[in-house]
Amino acid sequence: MSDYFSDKKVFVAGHRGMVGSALVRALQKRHGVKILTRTRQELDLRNRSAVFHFFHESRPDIVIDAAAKVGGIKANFDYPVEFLIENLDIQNNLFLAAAETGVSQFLFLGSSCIYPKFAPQPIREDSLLTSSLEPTNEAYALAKICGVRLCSYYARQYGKNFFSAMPTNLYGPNDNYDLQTSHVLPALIRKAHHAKYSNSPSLVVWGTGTPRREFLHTDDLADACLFLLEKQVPAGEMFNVGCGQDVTIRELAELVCKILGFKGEIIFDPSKPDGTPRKLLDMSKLFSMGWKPKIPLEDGIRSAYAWFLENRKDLAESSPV
Ligand code: GFB
Repeated sequence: MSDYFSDKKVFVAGHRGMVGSALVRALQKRHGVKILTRTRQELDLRNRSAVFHFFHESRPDIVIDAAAKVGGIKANFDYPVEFLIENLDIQNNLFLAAAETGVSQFLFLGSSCIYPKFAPQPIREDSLLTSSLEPTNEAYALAKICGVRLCSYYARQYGKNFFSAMPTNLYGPNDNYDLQTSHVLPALIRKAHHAKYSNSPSLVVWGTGTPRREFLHTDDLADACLFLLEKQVPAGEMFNVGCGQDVTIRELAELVCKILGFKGEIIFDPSKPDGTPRKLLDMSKLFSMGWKPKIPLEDGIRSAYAWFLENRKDLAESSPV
């Protein structure tokens, strides 16, 4: 059976990460595709000459940039220098090498934090750069905004087929469960797991519990990415990728506790930052093209917890730091 990806060489940058590994799983279901991957040890994406060498040697047809230094609200706020510089280095090297070697499609993955802190909700793609960013993740957002704009500049100036997708908050297999650097969902899974098994009377959640977030499973994101590549969307375009629904952090914590069977009290710690009050993506553009997510949040959290128990026994069986 012929497939859009048949005989195409697709380089997934960052294939060991949460998003990259989901892309590899999705591509492996496609007929005849040649998936190119390199570990960090094999290819340091911050090293321009190494990246150029790799592109000249392996000649990918399609590049999906899922490589980035990422983290939750605390890591973003604590390490803005690394979040800005490392991400600019990685994405610039990939853009330059892809442009020089004639890559036919380049999909850059951004993040919903590129939009202004107080953007009208749900957030449309054209809200970009209309007002100030959320300070806790400004550095990461600036790097991602550069990537989004470079896609459109490459398209306009050099006719390159570069485009971008803006995923909402993501979760899935290979997520980071380190409580200092993780995002909220893996943190809540780990905290609820330990609270339950240590018979703790309570669990502490950062912030006030009032911010709203939208969560998408990485398998749905990967499906959307392949959909966009297959549709051969116009060069320079950007597409929000979310599920169209959000929950408060309190509701999320209650859901995680229900799924994991923790019946104690949920305590909020307002000394920790809330971050942006809301970032629900407007999904009109992608939904109108016929794409829809498939994994409901409750099912996704159950499978994320199963993944944690199976793959992070080191953390599941020890006390959290
Ligand atoms: O997931 P998160 O770190 O990222 O936090 P952001 C979301 C919300 O959950 C914040 C609250 O209001 C946090 O205060 N929260 C409650 C917790 N308990 C916890 C906890 O134990 N750990 C964490 N991490 N949060 C990130 C950006 O923002 O979103 C990145 O920093 C990126 O740049 C990512 O864009 C998608 O949604 O606030």
